[in-house]
Amino acid sequence: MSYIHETISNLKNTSPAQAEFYQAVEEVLDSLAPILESNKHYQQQAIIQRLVEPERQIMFRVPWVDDEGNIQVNKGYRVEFNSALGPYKGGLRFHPSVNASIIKFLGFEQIFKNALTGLPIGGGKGGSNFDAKGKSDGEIMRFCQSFMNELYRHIGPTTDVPAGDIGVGAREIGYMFGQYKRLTGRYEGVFTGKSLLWGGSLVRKEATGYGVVYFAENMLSVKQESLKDKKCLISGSGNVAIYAIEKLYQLGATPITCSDSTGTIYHESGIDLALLKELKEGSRSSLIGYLEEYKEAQFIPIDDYPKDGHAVWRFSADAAFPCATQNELTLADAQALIENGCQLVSEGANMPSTQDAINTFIEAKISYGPGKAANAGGVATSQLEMAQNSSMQTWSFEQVDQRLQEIMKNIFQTAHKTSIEFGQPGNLVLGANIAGFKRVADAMLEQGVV
Ligand code: NDP
Ligand code: 2IT
Repeated sequence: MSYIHETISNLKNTSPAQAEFYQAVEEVLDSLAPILESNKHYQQQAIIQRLVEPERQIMFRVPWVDDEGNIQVNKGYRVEFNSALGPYKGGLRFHPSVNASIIKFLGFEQIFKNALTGLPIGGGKGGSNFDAKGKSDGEIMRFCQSFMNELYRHIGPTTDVPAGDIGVGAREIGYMFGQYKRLTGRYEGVFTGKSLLWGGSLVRKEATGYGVVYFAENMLSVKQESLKDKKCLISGSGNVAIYAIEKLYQLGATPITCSDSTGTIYHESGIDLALLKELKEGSRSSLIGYLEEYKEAQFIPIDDYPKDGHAVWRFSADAAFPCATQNELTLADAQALIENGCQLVSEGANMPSTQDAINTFIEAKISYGPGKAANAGGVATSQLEMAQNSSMQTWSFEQVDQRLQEIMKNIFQTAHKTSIEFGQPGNLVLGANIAGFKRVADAMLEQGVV
């Protein structure tokens, strides 16, 4: 295990103050010991040292003018992490918490996630510390245009293809695509998650949430179980959470919570999906508005959360779907879930569980689907969007959904089979990390020292 210590300590020296990035690297390296021991060529070829260093990191100034005429300045990022398997692919996150550590952890995760899909896509991520809350539509457009004034020169349909993430949906993609087109004069598939009116794919909007639930069904199927009649906890109330809830209802389960940056809603008879969409898709108002329609629901404001975790995980349920953000599920949350009978966790968010929470799930032997496997349906469907764009075709909802289901099944089976092969049956963290690593590392070996 000394290579883990050595790698992290090198990173701390060369890339200081990037706690989330070290956390993501450590989690992956922790799983790789068995494959590194039996395949010395990975170490001889410095694969780990090369993997943890992005191929290219772009940081830039994003100046824009607000509605009062004041000049605002944000930071912009694009980390082009690894292109062994294809063009850099990964979302853009706009959130005030964004910094180099967050973008690097997301980009690092994306390498293995994209490899697991089996599709030809490399790993990248980008974003800005821009806070969309309270901004007018005009301000959002001017910000997106300024962001693109720099980013456009680094991206392209065969080099780097961004998409959405927290704070970036169809509206932001539209403004960025418009500016890209104006700057380059090219109408091409340089983004995914585009509107259906101009090159988007059916199912991309739903894909991450649906995929997380498909992944959960696959985990349950090996135990001859299903999601039907299961009570489910969901965190978040954005794109991933909403479509996870939609698919859970379609499969006969009952989602009883959702959350946002202001607090958690608990609604015992089931979250009203239409109301949630009304509150959150487009307008992004606080979940407290849910209580105006449902007096019997509870709202727990974040100030009342337990000191050691999050209110959403303290309710009793059969399954949990973290779909908000990183480190939103702590050790105490994991213990509470298990004590209350939770048998399955499928992660829609990236790195939502802390390392000690993950260890708790693995020791308890519940079904645990790590984000890089369970939430890969979004990026996989992005690749299907790229395939449609480059072949000038449009596939039906059923065709894309069918492909998504096959991909999620395939990811589950690959991770599950790998966990058995490496002596820890059912440990999908180990299975996903080793299977993703192997595909990228073997491609890197074949492409020489680049
Ligand atoms: P959205 O912006 O649509 O929604 C994010 C949700 O999480 C909102 O409810 C937001 O609350 C809440 N949230 C965000 N940050 C925090 C925070 N620091 N504390 C509390 N709540 C927070 O994003 P997505 O649904 O697209 O993304 C959710 C997660 O899924 C992220 O981890 C993302 O990386 C991951 N993911 C997304 C994919 C995609 O295709 N979109 C693909 C794979 C993973 P509020 O409404 O108050 O802002
Ligand atoms: O974390 C993710 O996989 C995403 N935000 C989606 C990336 C993409 O390119 O669709």
